[in-house]
Amino acid sequence: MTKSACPIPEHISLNYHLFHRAKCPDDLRHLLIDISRAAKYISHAIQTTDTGLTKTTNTFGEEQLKLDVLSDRIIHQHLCESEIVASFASEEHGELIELTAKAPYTVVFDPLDGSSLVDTNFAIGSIFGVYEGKDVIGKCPREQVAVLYVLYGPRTVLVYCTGNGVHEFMLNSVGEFVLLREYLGVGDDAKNFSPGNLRAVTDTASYHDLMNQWMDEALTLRYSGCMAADVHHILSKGQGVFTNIGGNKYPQGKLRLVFECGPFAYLIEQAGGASSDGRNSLLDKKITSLDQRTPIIVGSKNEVERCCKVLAGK
Ligand code: FDP
Repeated sequence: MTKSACPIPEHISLNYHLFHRAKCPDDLRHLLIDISRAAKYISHAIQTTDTGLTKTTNTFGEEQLKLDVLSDRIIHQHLCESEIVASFASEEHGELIELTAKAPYTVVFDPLDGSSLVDTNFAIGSIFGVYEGKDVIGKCPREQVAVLYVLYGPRTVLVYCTGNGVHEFMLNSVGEFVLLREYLGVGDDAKNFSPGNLRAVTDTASYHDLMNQWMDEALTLRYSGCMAADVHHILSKGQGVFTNIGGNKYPQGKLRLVFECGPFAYLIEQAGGASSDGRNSLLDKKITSLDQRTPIIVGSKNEVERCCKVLAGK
């Protein structure tokens, strides 16, 4: 009997890519596939949920879960079924939740990033970071073994990295994530800027200065209010800078290290860009609590460096 090699498929599926290109360990591959399956249900829920999007009843007066709560439950269920997740933490829960004792991974996730945009039909996303072991406290985002996000826009796209390049997939009409682009790269100079928590310019003078510099230099504004979409813009165009800086209301900025900043810092640095909290790479920032917030500057290297200088008043 002759052994047949797998023919190269016409469309490269996520599973094929994880197995043949990323040479991902089997258990991690299974986990990422389970996460992608959860994302298909979320994508479907977003498209089929009626205008009760942010209410608790639909047009028939039936009890309906808010989409962020529903997304959280869908992911919880899929992680539970995978049996390779020791514990998980989600932006919806304040604590680490144990799943399968002695399983190899902990998953942290924001089930529906940009959920305040749901009723506007802007793009929203789900963000996942995977660590080995059963806890993330005391670790830093550089220790993630995989990061994946799904963006529910006009198309549903999935972007993942297991430490060897950042790769983008599209959900096709038969429900398969197929390869769109491999090895996304972020160039050193930014033409676009994406300024989060902009109200902080009223009490953080250096953020105001940075804003003025961007406007004086006629950079192009690209800000949607969903971090997943705004960082995807950078990865997709191969340049840009995204910031979320502290002010009086949120001294450390609005965004969380574990669920948002850590995963995106990992992807952007893997793609050749930079990340910073104003001083150091976010990948080296120690996680002290699940709720920890941090200023974030991510994107094209030269621009991140320049932003840090301006924000430090140099
Ligand atoms: P949202 O609250 O809608 O979930 O996660 C927080 C977040 O969205 C990010 O996706 C987004 O970048 C940020 O809030 C927007 O904050 P500002 O309105 O302060 O810019």
